[in-house]
Amino acid sequence: MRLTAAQVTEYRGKGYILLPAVLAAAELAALEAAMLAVTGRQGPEVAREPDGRPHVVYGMHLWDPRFGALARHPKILPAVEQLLGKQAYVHQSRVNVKQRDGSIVAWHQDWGTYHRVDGIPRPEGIMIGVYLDEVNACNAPILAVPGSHEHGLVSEARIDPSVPDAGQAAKHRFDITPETMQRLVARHGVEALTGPAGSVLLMNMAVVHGSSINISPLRRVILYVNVSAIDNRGESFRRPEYQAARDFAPLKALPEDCLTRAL
Ligand SMILES: O=C(O)CCC(=O)C(=O)O
Repeated sequence: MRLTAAQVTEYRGKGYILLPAVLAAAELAALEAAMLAVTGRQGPEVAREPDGRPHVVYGMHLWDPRFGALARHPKILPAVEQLLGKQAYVHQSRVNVKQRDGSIVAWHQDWGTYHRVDGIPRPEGIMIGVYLDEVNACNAPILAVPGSHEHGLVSEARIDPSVPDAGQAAKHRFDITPETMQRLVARHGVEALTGPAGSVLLMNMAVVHGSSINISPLRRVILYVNVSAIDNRGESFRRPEYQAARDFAPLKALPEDCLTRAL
């Protein structure tokens, strides 16, 4: 699927575009089965809420072929390549389960970590978000500052001594200060990115975004695949493969039924 000129203009201006209901019910059912399988994993790739419920499962494309197919889907990859003007590889992927009464995701730019820790030189990459559930005003939608990608790196590097592996990459936090948020939102506003299940969000990796707590009983699972332009590699290898790519092979589109045929 390719984007219209108006959609490309929207992406360039805001730094993102939300395409409603791109994936069909049968495709979502396949992704649901994959999500249930990977959220049961027990390894360090699963970041948990303090009570043990899974919050983020990193590297989902490595663990399940249905997630491996997601960024190669013919409804998704052509639009990504159109926006990048280049082929892409998967830098990182993750299932984000916004548990009831779980964590917030603080304001950040994905490029903050990808640049400073993983060594990705330029913000030439896209976060693909696939909504497994309806995302509405009640279940803690992603919030984003349109146009914030034009400001470059606005996050500030800090060392977090409270992180147990304080000698490793995870000790780094890249916070956006309240003053910076005030300035950006006064200039650009802020938006909640709501949409029906099956929607696909394409967001430049420099856009400032985050999400609040989900106090509703409504489940909100989003699948993210972050791709980067083929000549924009992160090669520090400081983080494990489930957080930062080792495989830089360009993505190739799969057939239409890639999610629903037996994989
Ligand atoms: O789904 C969310 O709440 C936000 C996730 C996010 O911003 C991220 O993983 O970078």
